[in-house]
Amino acid sequence: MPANLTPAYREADARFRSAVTREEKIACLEEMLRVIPKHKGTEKLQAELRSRLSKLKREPKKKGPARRDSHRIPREGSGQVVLVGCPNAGKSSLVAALTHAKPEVASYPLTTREATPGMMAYQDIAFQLVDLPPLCEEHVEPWVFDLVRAGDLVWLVVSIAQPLAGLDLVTELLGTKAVVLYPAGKAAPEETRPGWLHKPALLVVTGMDRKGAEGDLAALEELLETPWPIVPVSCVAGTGWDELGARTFEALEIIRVYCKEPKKEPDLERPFTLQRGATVGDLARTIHKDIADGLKFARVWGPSVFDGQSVKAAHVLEEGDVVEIHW
Ligand SMILES: Nc1nc2c(ncn2[C@@H]2O[C@H](COP(=O)(O)OP(=O)(O)OP(=O)(O)O)[C@@H](O)[C@H]2O)c(=O)[nH]1
Ligand SMILES: [Mg+2]
Repeated sequence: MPANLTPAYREADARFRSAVTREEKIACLEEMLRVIPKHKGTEKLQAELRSRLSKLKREPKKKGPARRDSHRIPREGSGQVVLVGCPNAGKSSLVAALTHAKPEVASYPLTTREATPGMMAYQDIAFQLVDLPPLCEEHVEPWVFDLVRAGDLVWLVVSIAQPLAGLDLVTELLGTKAVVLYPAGKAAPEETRPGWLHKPALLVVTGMDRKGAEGDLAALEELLETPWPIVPVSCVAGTGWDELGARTFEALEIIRVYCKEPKKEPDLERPFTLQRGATVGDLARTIHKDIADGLKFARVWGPSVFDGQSVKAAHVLEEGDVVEIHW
């Protein structure tokens, strides 16, 4: 049965989504419950509103002014990955499954209203995942787009239940804010319009535990107009994580290098992460300005050099290189 929500309800809902304090949110939810049409088609929604309201009322009051610092996420780890998708795509489920963060996951849409970062371990490094509120036609806070712009990589999250609708909506809405996604691993499109930003993206397809998912995925691959690099996963069965980690590492275009001191074993536990194409000089700058300023030469062990080869600052490093800096 259709919900037939009224303009008064939609206005209260919009106010709720932009509310910052607990008190504002409670007032909006009470208003939504007051004006929602009372019939069978809205029973589920009414129950959800009541459950949100009682949860908010149980939360302790925050002291001091409301803080909006969830809108700035300082970058941590080897790359910042922002999760973008329509409501219910599975963004929060991914962050909950892959990190220690605890974003709310629910079967109804528009669950997430804040940005939640969490660290995803990948071999000996970690990526920072940022769970975001959904992109949807009704309303998206401007700071959501700011966070998409700030990220190094986008996971364009769609559910196998509705992949094309989610994909189209997201690319369309990002386009209205001058953000264009392109398949990670391919060259970024030539800049066509000033001020437009191009971001590499992986298409992460959730719900691969669902009945018929394999067939739906094959159909999706055929229907895609853009050759997105697809990573199928299931947040329920916990599958696809290794590939998701490996593809993310590739898509971030980073390398790991390991440092050693003369006559000592290399530190193979804590690599430095650098952009592909980085040089010995870049590594030295990452470690310390004084080391970069005083750099004389480095000895490198790795696939493209002979063991302990002596190189200058301009030498380009490779994934897995071991470097001994002399300064
Ligand atoms: N079967 C199945 N269900 C999933 C999977 N991933 C997410 N879900 C379910 O999909 C629903 C929505 O998941 P969320 O993670 O809250 O989705 P979201 O994209 O964060 O939603 P919003 O916060 O509204 O944007 C929940 O009921 C999840 O349990 C999956 O891989 N398999
Ligand atoms: Mg969410």
